[in-house]
Amino acid sequence: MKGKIDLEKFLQSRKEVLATWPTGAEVSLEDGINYHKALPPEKNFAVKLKKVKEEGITAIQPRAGVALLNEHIALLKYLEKEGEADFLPTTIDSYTRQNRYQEAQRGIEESLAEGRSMLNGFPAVNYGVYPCRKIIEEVNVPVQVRHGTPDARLLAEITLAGGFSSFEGGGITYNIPYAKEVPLRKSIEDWQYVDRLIGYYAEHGVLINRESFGPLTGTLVPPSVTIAINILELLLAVEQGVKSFTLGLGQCGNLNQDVAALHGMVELAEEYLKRFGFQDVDLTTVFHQWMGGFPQDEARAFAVIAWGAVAAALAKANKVIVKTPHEALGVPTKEANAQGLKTTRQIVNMLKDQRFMVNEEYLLEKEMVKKEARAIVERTLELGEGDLVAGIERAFAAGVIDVPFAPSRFNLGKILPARDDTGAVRILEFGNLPFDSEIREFHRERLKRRGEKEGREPSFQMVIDDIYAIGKGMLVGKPRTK
Ligand code: 8ZB
Repeated sequence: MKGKIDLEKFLQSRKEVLATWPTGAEVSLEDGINYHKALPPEKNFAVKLKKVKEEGITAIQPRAGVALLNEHIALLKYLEKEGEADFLPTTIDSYTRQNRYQEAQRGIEESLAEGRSMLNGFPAVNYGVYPCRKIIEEVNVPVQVRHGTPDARLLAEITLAGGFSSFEGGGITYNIPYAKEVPLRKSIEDWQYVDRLIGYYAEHGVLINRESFGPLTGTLVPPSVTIAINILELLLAVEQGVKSFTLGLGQCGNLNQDVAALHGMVELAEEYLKRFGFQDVDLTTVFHQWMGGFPQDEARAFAVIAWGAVAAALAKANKVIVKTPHEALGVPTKEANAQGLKTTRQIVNMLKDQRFMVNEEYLLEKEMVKKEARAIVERTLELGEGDLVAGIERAFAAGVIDVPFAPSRFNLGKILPARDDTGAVRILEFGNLPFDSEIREFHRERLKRRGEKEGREPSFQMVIDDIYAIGKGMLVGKPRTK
């Protein structure tokens, strides 16, 4: 690894970034640092998350964001009071995610004219530092920026100076699932800037949490692919001085696999932190309730939400990101959002003192997922020859890392996942994943079992059936009856 971006170089590029929209002029590092230092510690994301980890509980967090400041604050207050959210989000709108601030501005104006949100999130860059601080001051829990932005440099500058204390994303996870044409090197370097900024805050006594976007494309992503990518983003972040990092994983739906994957992810990440000499990092986990297609029926949607809550609670994830009964429809109302939180709260409370029962299948699952993720990370490091960014770039180009169903043209897109007969996500087409024959045989064998049960060869039709299965009330996609 090459180490932290040189301070002078970083400060120089900051000038260019802050000049890209007028509100950039409001940002001062010194002022931002002082503002954070004056906030009560219970509003700091990294501090609270560390406490949550020590207590062994699973904290709950929604997604939420609307165009108008006062409505956004009212929404967050409602989710805090009525939904009992432990952590709050600010979901950023799609224009801001693509650095299209002019259009976001029009969205704000149209929202004012219509009296309702005409954006799918809160356009933080357009509002600037002081309205962000108003959000932080009006709520009593830490607030995180959640988005999907390949180039989030200005967004990070403004929201961090604005008092937000956690920032989701990464150069891989906020590019590959979100953009078609953004080169990986560009997004990774832009995210190194974000991590360096957070490293700067840390150097000056302010802890900002960084979270990777575990679910990626949200649909049938093999856990080992997610784990490898999370570990690479972790290494990129700590290299720039990030001290609080949250590894993310999306629910697949088979309990053994979900718990094993979360545990395997932590074990492997700790191994790599140690190997590269980063021992002062607070490592935590977030589990995402099912990120694929949801049933339209709200009662059924609650069941999917609850099953995700069970997996998060039994795996002892430090945090769970909550879905709503409106998932199949679009942006939820505040009431639906609070309902998802309450369902989740009930489950994590009921399971707080119960332990996941270690079993043979779980142990095998964990061993295999670590073997696979390690193979991907090791091959990526080899390809980089000491340059992690180059390694990641080459690994994606070669299909050593491959995310199913991703829009990015910098992702090979040759692998195909499918569920086995127990609903665990397996790999049907390996593309160029660097897996040995033992791993390949394991996946083949599991898919063969399903094929025998269903009286069909494992095929692309299974993949299609699986994509729609949960939305239709199942986990494993049933064969079509003629
Ligand atoms: C990649 C994340 C997708 C999830 C939710 C979607 C989906 C997106 C908002 C939101 C509440 C918003 N989502 N934008 N939820 N408010 N502004 O993120 O529904 O579940």
